[in-house]
Amino acid sequence: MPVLRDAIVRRSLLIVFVIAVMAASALPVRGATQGTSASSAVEGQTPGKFVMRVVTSGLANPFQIIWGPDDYLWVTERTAGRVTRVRPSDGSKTTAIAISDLVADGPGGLLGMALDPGLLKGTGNDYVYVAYTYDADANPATVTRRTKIVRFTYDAHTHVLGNASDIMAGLPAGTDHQGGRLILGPDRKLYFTIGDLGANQLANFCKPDRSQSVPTLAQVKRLARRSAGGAEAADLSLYEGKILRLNLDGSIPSDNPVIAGVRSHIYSYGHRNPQGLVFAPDGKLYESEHGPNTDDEVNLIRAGGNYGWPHVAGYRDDQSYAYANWSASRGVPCASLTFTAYPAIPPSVPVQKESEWNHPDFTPPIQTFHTVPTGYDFKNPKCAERELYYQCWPTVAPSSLAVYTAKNGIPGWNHSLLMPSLKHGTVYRIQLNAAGTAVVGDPDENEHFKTVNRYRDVALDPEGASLFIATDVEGNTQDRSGRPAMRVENPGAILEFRYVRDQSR
Ligand SMILES: [Ca+2]
Ligand SMILES: [Ca+2]
Repeated sequence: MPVLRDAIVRRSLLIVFVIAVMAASALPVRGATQGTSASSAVEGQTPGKFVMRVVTSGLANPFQIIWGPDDYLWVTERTAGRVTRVRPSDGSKTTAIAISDLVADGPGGLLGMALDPGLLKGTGNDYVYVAYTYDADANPATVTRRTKIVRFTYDAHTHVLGNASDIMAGLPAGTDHQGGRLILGPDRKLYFTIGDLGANQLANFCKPDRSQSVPTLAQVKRLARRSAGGAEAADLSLYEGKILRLNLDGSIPSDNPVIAGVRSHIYSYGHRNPQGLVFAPDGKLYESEHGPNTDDEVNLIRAGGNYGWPHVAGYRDDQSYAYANWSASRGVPCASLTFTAYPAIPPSVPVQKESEWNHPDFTPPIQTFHTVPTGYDFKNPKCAERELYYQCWPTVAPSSLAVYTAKNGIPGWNHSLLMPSLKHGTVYRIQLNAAGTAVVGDPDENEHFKTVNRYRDVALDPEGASLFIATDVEGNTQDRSGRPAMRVENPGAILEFRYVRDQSR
C-alpha cells in the first residue's frame, strides 16, 4: 500500500516539520557558521547530543569521503581532480595525487573512489581505485567525453598515489545524471554506477533513454576483444542507467547475471541517477538514486534486477508519473518540439502508463522519497520566488548511502542506512528490518544534522560515534524554513557531527 504509506509519511513529515519549527524557535543559534569555533549542540531524538565541527573547508566539490586505514579521511575533489587526505583532528590536507588527464565540467570530474581492503596492510595490495571523466580524443573536432576506472598504487612513505593502471576506459559520460559511485565489494569485484546521462529530459530531451538497453552477444564479444587490448569499437552507451560489476582487470566476471541471454558487465539496470551504493556486512547491496519530480529511491540490489526506469518511477502505481518518450515523437521531429514536464506532453510524444509496462525482473524500491498521488500540486508557494518550484518537489536528491552497524554506537541506530541529501542539507536515517529486506517505520529526517548545505557524501569513524559529511561548493538547497537557499553555508567543507553520550543517564 505505497500510496497509503506515503500519505502517512507525508503527514508524519509535516508533524516533524512543525516540531522542528517549534524547536528551532526555542533554541539558540544552531552555529553552523564556518570555523573551528563553530561548535553547537542540538538535542536529538536519541539520548545524548550531537556536536558539530567544521573539520576543513576549501575542498573543490568533494564527491567521496572514506575513513582510511591510516585514520585520515580520504576525499575525492571532483572538480579539482585531486585525491586529498584530511587529518580529522585539525583538518590539515595532503594531496595524494592531482590527476592530469581528467576533465571536469557538468557533473563530471573525479567521482567515486574505493580503497582496497589490503591498503597499508603489508599485503602488496596498496591500491586505490577511482573513476573520472576525460576526453577520449584530443582532436577538438572529434572529442568524446568518457569515464574511466583507474587503479593507483599508494606509496606509504611519500603519501603519494602513482603507477596508474586503466581498469576500464570508454565508459559513458555526459552533461547530467552521471552517477559515478565506485565501491569494491566483499567479493573483490568493482561495482560502478552510471546514470541515464539525463536522457529524455531538459537539454537532452531528444536523446533516447538507454537504461533498459542491454548488449547483444556480438556486442559483448567486441567488448571483450577491446578489453584484451583489441582496437575494435564497442558501444558502451548500453551501459547508461546501469550498475556495473567488473573484475579488477576490467573483464566481465564469469558469475555476472545473464540478462536477455547475455552476460556482460551489467549487474542491474533500469536506474536513473544512482549516486549511492553500499554493501552491508551481511553482503546485501543497497543503492539510492534520484527520481524525476517524485520518487527518489532506495533499492536493495540483486543480480539481474530491473529497477524500472524510465518505465516506472518508484512503485508501479501510476501515481504522478508516466513515461513520455520524446525521441519517439510520431510525425513531428523531436528536435522541433519544446521540452515540457509530464503531464503537459505534446500529442506527438507517446506516453506509457506505468501499469502498461511489465517485466519479470522488475524490482520496486524498498523506500521512496516521496510518492505522491496523481494531481499533486508541484507548485508549492514556498518556492514561488524565482519559480524555484523544483526545490519544493517531494524529492530530496539522495547523493550517497552508508550503512550504520556500530552496535555500541549511537543508540537505536544499528542496522540502518544513512542517506545524505543535496536538497535538504540533512542525513536521513532509514531503519532496516532484521533481514535487511525492508524498511521499518518512517525514515528519520534528522533535524539535528540540518544545515544550509548540499550534503554529497557521508563517512563514519570506526567507532560509529561521528558522521563526517562532505559538502558541495555551491548550488541550491533549502533554508531552515524549507524555502530555496541560493548560497550554501559551508562550501567545500567536511562537517563532523559527533555523538556525545548523556553522562547523566
Ligand atoms: Ca526504480
Ligand atoms: Ca510510480
